[in-house]
Amino acid sequence: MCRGKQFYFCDVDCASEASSVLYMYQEDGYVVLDGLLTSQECDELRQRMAEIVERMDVPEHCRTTFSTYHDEQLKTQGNADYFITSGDRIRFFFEKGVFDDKGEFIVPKQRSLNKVGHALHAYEPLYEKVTHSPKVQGIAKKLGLVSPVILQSMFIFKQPGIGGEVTPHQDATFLYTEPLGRVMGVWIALEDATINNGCLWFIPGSHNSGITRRMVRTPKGTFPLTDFIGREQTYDDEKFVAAPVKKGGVILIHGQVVHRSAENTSEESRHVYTFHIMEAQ
Ligand SMILES: O=C(O)CCC(=O)C(=O)O
Repeated sequence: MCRGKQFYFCDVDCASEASSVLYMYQEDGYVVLDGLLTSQECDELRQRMAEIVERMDVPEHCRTTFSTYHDEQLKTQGNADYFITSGDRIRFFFEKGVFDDKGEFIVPKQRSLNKVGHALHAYEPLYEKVTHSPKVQGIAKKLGLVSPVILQSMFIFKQPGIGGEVTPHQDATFLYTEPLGRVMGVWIALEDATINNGCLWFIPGSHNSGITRRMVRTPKGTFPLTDFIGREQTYDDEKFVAAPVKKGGVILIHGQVVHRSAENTSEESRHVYTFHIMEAQ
């Protein structure tokens, strides 16, 4: 099977192609499908997010930087609480260096955010519609999910010039299931995601070796609120394969596949809407 083969969302419905899509997902731990959303649908989601950002009002003690580098969002009690209780809310997480000492924005607020999460699918009708759409349900079924549930959702901005790196990780480190292998990320490009503006990179086949660490909650009343069992691993850069995707396309991400994205040093943003599905059965 050729890794360079281009799949379209509608291939999932076509008997001969569906098996190739499934094969790639099982073989590599991810698959790119073009054309899940139209350009107009992408623009509507982005427009709605622009309205949410325009109205955002984040208390100073909650101005939380999101970084996968040293888990910045978990460093102080205020930040950690804001992050850890965001599972059923719509909350705002910022890039580094966007506030001055007094917590005032030093960049336009529309350019300050790393991500918004983690329950857009529950509270924002346009996002809810996409997340629970017949297209997404069809994909989940084709991939063998029996009782799929949505765990969380995020809008990720990857801001031009300052969009931070996402270090190599496996989603099952944070979204852990027993048995493993029951989580899938659905990562929808609302703009072209390219090597220049910070597309995803994967180690094909890395989902087959389990997980190297698992995030756990520490005992009630202690700080920090989370810890890890196991160790963060270093990976050979050479093993990562870029996965550029056009506006409207989607990447299906196995919960155990190792992936990352680089800083966005370009002048283009790279907006995505992403959510995670779990097999509840
Ligand atoms: O969008 C990105 O750059 C990273 C997203 C990611 O790694 C994830 O959602 O697991």
